[in-house]
Amino acid sequence: QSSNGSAEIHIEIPEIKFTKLFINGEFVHSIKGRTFETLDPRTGEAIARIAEGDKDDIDVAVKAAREAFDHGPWPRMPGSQRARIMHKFADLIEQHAEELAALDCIDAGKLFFRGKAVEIPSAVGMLRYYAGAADKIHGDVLKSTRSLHAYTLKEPIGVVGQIIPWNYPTIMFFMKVAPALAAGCTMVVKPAEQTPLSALFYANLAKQAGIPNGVLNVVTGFGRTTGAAISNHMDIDMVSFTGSTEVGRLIMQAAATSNLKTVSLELGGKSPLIIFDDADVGNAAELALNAVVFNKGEICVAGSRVYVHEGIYDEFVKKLAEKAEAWKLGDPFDPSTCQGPQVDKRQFEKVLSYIDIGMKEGATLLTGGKRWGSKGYYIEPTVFVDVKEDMRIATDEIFGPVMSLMKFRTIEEAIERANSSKYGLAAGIVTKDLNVANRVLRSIRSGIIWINCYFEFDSDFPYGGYKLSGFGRDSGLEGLQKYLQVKTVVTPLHDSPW
Ligand code: TXE
Repeated sequence: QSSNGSAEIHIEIPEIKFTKLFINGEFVHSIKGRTFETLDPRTGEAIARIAEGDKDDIDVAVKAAREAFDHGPWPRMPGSQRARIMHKFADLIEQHAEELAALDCIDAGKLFFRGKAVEIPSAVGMLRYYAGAADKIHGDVLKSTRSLHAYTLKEPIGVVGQIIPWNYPTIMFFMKVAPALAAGCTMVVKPAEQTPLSALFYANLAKQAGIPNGVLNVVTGFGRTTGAAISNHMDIDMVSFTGSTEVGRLIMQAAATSNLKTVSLELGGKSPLIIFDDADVGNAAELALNAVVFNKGEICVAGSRVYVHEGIYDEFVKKLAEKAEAWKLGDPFDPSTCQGPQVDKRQFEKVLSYIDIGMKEGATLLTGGKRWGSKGYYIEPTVFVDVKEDMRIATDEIFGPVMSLMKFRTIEEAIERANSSKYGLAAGIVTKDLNVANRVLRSIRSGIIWINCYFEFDSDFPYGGYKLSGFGRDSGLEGLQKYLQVKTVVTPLHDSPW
């Protein structure tokens, strides 16, 4: 038994096998030989030193990707053959699921058992989903008003830059890499500096699966150097980014001033969850808590603004407080833990500073509000009540386990307040009344709406935002289209002089 009474857990902390850049099928040192530390958020201690790429390394990786695109087999082979290799890649991930979940656990503070049971299998599912699409990419025959035969060809867009955040190191990697592979693109992936470990492991598995050299390159490093080198590059055809709205703007600017590469941006959120008075209060409180503390609140679709109908508000607050108090924080390797540490010191301090802002703004703290334990970056599930729409805790993306709870009276008011955010990524509605749900879902400007559920995802569901949450969609067949160019071909139907 440990000091807090729970059983001791013995999970092998994996040996860190891959720490170098993966370029043209080889693990290599960065050109300048620099490295950086990746840290364990459970303790703040270093796990390993990782090669730090910069512009020069991106140049080498882009050259390899360009060569693989212009002359290599990957874009030219039948889609069914790419699919076979992608399935093999998926098989290899399945064989290493435990080790991969442990890597994301020590690097990002993510729950190990959830990683093994849900996140790694979701990534595998995404690879298999897009493998299934790889041999079904085709254009259309067009209807011409003249005597012309016209059709479209769908071609891979080219060399793609993939810039990935740290909150879902595995799922984000495959949300971007899997459709690009299926389309026949080649790519340079930059994982977040906080969480490089699993991406390098995936690079090794990709090689074992038979993905040709130069198709999938992984360059670890920092955003301002390595990331910016991708968005400014003259020979990258498209950049797909998930991260903050601030950096999303920088990426668009860089694309505009370099080669006008295509841009896809999946950015921040401040998603509303609206609970009507016909809801089961206990279940709704459970759903609302989960919507904001899931993955420690480090999820762009977190339901961080919760609007509860005044008819059930008081009872809801009571139930929510009970559930938040019972929420278990602890080591993410422990199967009974619901919430691990925030990813790093910077995010930990950002969340705590917002809690401080909320109190100074005059919101009332219902639960939580402080650090949990004395080691690592844990924060108690925090619920603010008496929140006003214009408080920063209700407008800004906190990206931590912090809920702003508000009361509403009419459906019109709920819709207006839900839409008052500058973001538009997700929304939730809890009601038994289909007419109410239909009216609200059609009025809300956001990319995904959950009715009587939250955080339900699948490989087939497109995922992305309205407003400052960005544009373009990841996942689903929409997520494949952005990696394809459309070429229109026209030929006369009648005999031509040629
Ligand atoms: O994000 P960044 P940060 C939000 C969330 C979080 C805040 C800050 O609110 O608290 O952003 O997190 C790379 N050119 N989200 O600072 O900087 C960076 O190396 C090119 C929401 O970690 O946007 C990393 O790989 N790339 C979000 C990636 O961008 C650059 C997930 C994301 O980091 C770059 C993460 C630059 N100039 C944070 N600067 C979501 N939508 O899920 C950084 N990067």
